[in-house]
Amino acid sequence: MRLNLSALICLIPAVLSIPFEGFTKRPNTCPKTPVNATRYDAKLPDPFMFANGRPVKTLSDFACRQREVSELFQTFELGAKPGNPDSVFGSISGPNLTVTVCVHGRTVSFTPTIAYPANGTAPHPAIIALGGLTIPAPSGVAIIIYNNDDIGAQLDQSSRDQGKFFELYPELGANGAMVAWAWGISRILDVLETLPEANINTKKIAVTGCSRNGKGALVAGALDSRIALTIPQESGSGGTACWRLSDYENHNASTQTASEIVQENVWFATQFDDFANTTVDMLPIDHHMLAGLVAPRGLLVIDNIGYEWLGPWSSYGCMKTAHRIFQALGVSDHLGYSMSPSHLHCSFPSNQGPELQAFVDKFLFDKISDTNFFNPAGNITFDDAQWVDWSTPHLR
Ligand code: MCU
Repeated sequence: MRLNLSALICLIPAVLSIPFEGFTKRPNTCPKTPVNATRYDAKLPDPFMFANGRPVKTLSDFACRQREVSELFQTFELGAKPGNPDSVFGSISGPNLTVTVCVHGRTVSFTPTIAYPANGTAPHPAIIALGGLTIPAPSGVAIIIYNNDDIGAQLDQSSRDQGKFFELYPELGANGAMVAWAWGISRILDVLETLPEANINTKKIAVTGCSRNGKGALVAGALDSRIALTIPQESGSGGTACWRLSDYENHNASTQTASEIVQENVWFATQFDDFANTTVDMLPIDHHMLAGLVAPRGLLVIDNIGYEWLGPWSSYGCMKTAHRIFQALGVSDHLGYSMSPSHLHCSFPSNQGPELQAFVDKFLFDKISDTNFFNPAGNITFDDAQWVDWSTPHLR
């Protein structure tokens, strides 16, 4: 009889409490976040001010602030992303990468698939695609298809706490599906890091997805600093759009708002309802700061002007504001924004190909490439003074 080691290790009794990723890694030298971090702010909140009011002046302050912002997103919007599980095992068989995770004596397994590139040298860079690849597969890059719905269901309201993440963490049933997906991606990385036979270069991993899965790609990139490149595509409100801006855009158009999104699906934690149903102006965060969690790593935002529902103006303004965070770190070309004229949702126009390639070259192949672009479509403009009342420091 073959000893099933993973099943055996999974029988080890529970550790006392679940360590939360962003929460445990914050150095003691960082300022403490006030118990109630909410504050009224009709403009986009200041990424360079701690929740306790202290300014962010240095790079090490900013590292602390990123930890705080990660916690704030998990506290107010997403739900908690658990840290290292008791154990993670992996194996590869043909295209199937089996990921087995044990927590508190419970076990789940899931099986992303890997399509290796026809050319290039192993270990290969890879793109993890939530729910399928909706951008062209770049040459020399492995494509890992991740069935995120299996980890956190997203059919409608009935999907609350459904999926493998919730089998493992029943106590986190209030979490949104997106943080569950992000957790699953971190576990894929755990496995790839210890499985040389998978032939994937874990220092060169990108994550992408379109629409609802684009929201998830952004969350995944924001919550795991091992991801080198994040490519949200047409992610709309709840993704690269800002809540405050989507509310504003909705005044004269039909744009998805926080109050609508929490009715539609379970992407967010239940505690987000309180803000969505009253005012998002009390949130100490908005999505320019979610994008700011990706900095200084690569972030390519792919947008489509064609769907008012997705809040194209909101997404542009939100990312233009996020761009200040990258500027503060001296890496303004690590956030690229590419909006195309109207086209079918989640189809990739060929004219965005060179921008995608430039990001892939820089962040997956360490090649020199020009990623310094910020390209809205149509005649979209964003009045910074109306939305931003803070200045951008030069951090060092
Ligand atoms: C852009 O993402 C969503 C959007 O938030 C939803 O309101 C709509 O129903 O579906 C979009 C989507 O995921 O399309 C595939």
